[in-house]
Amino acid sequence: MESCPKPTEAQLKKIFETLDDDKSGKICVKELKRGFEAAGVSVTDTEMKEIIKCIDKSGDGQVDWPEFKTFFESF
Ligand SMILES: [Ca+2]
Repeated sequence: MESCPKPTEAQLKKIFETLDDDKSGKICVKELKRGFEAAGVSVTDTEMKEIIKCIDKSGDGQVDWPEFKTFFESF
């Protein structure tokens, strides 16, 4: 069986930039929540923080590009 096709780095970067509304280079809880809602997924702030915690390696409560990329490449 073939493995699932992975998004390319360029595609990931585009998703990241779409989520990073204020172009700060980091995605905060609010921005990620908005991204989920735009995709029709409703999540609570608490759930969102849990998701960020899984992706956020530096522990600053935000997701930067390397963390985002690492997270998706680990699938
Ligand atoms: Ca941001």
